[in-house]
Amino acid sequence: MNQPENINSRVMAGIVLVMTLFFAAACDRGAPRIGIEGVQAQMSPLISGSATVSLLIENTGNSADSLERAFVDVPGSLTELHAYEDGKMQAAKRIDIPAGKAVHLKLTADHIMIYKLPPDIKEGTQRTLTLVFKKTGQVKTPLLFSIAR
Ligand SMILES: [Cu+2]
Repeated sequence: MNQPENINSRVMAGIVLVMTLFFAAACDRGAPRIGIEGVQAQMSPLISGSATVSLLIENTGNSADSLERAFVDVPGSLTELHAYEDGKMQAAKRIDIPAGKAVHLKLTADHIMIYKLPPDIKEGTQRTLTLVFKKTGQVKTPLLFSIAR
């Protein structure tokens, strides 16, 4: 049912990745090179107005970076970085993205969580996720909402 939006979102994520690599290539050696893939926001069927964001953050550069903050263009929403330890999640100050590594953010690992989403955000809604990295700065990517099943 959401096939066209999914494809559209993948194409846009691809464009973001290419643009990120292009700008990173212009930087000095010793810089992180951040790419984003597979961004998805899964709304909780249990806790209304909350969603878990999963995505792959790849650092093909030769310097570490860290995700410091994230936000979405939904007024009133609250976005947090979460760490996952011993089956529990808790707020995290940052998520490290080591050089030459890909970090998969998901519910059972470090992840991004959005709270206080208004009722007009439903399955199929698309917004923009902004990731703020310590060295790379802001990276924007399309964010498609779905319902976790
Ligand atoms: Cu969480």
